[in-house]
Order: sequence, then structure tokens, then C-alpha cells
Amino acid sequence: MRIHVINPNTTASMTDKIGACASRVAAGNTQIHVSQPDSGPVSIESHFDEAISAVGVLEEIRRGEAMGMDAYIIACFGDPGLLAARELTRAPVIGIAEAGFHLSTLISTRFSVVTTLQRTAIIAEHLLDQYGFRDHCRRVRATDLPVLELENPAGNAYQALLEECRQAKDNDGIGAIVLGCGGMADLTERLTLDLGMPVIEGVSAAVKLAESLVLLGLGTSKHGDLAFPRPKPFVGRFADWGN
Ligand code: 5HY
Repeated sequence: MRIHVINPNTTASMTDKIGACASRVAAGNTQIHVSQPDSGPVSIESHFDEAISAVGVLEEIRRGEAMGMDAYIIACFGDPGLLAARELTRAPVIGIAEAGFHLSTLISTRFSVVTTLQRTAIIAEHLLDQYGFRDHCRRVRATDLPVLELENPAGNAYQALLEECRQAKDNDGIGAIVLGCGGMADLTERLTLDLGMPVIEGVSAAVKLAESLVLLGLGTSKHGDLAFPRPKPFVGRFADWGN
């Protein structure tokens, strides 16, 4: 099978990191295709960034459909454009936030999220409500690190992340931690060892969920609100989306 992993931001080093993480956990007969939009924010750290990046996600989904992808992963913790993306395909589309939430509830009764900037915590909280996980999550914590600090080898991102995870482990009454950024995908094993508790990140979680759905013959339902969009003209910059 072929899984298209989309990094919704436009930072190639993060796209490469996300692709490597996905490939590392993929089954032997799974091919990982990773991409990022041609245009959009270099990092997604606000409602505005999410809205702009969602268009790029949809353009990548359209490209994936032309390539015959079997599943899609939206590798940004805001899951930008998730439901709109599902309208465009019969394949499964999984966001890394929902993947992380689902897996954490299978191994713990309560989890906390540790993400980047404090201002993005509300985005994770909105998703907890939207997906029905609010009661399982004790707290959405933030390191207040800008997303691209995760790409700075000379920075202290790992230590800041480890310290916030330690606070969560010691104070939140949880059994697992969900990492709140696609750019943290390469830190899971190290954090798990340093913390001595399960740390889940959404890219690898989403790859295994996508493989399971494809193997079970399950894809996005076209009965109801996730049916293909009604044909209509589009004008202006989106004219080529019309039919
Ligand atoms: C992400 N932003 O996963 C989110 C993290 C966040 O560019 N990739 C980004 O803070 O929402």
C-alpha cells in the first residue's frame, strides 16, 4: 500500500524528519510518500496559519488522488483541513492529533498533551472536544517553544520538552503523554526512555492506524457529510477546483 504523509507547513527539514519517522514504523509492504505544500507558512502556530495551511493540505490530497494513494496522514497537530480532505477521497485520512489521542486511550485512562507555543494549546483543546477525548486528557501543556526551534540543533528544545513532560508525569495524574507537534516525531524513543512512561507521537500512530484501516478495507465514508463535494463553479484563484 502507499501512504501519503503531508507536512502542512513548508519547512523541508521537518518534512524530511516526518517522512523518516513514518518510514521507520511502516510495514514492509507499505510505501511512504511524504510531501509539503508549494506555498504556505513555514510553521503553523495560530488559527490563521492553520487556515492558510489547510488549502495546501487539500492541494496535496488532490495530487495524491492523481497518484492513487491508499491513505493520507495530515502531519500537523492541528489536523488542518481534516474533514475537508476526507470529502476529497475514499481513502482514510488521519490527523496526527486524533491518532495520538486514540492510541493513548488504549494504553492509559488519562493523558496530557505537551505542545509548542502556549497560544496553540487552544487548538489541541478544540480537537479534544471535537473528537470526544476531553474527559481523557488531564491537561494541554505548552513549552512555549516556537515550532522551528525543534529544527535548531543548537537550541534547548529537547530539554524544555523533557522538563514539561516531567511536570506532566509528576503532577497530572496521567499514564501517557501525547506529543503535540509533527516536528517532535524524532524524539519519542528518547523521551520515553528519559521519562520512564509511554510517550506517543502522532505520525507513527497515524501510520499504523492507516495501515489497519486499509487492510480492513475501511476508507472515508461517502454516505453523509463526507461525500464528495457537490459540483459547482469556482472562480478566481480557486477556479481549477470547480467542475
Ligand atoms: C505542527 N505546527 O505539528 C504544529 C504544532 C503546533 O508547524 N506543525 C506545525 O504547535 O500546533
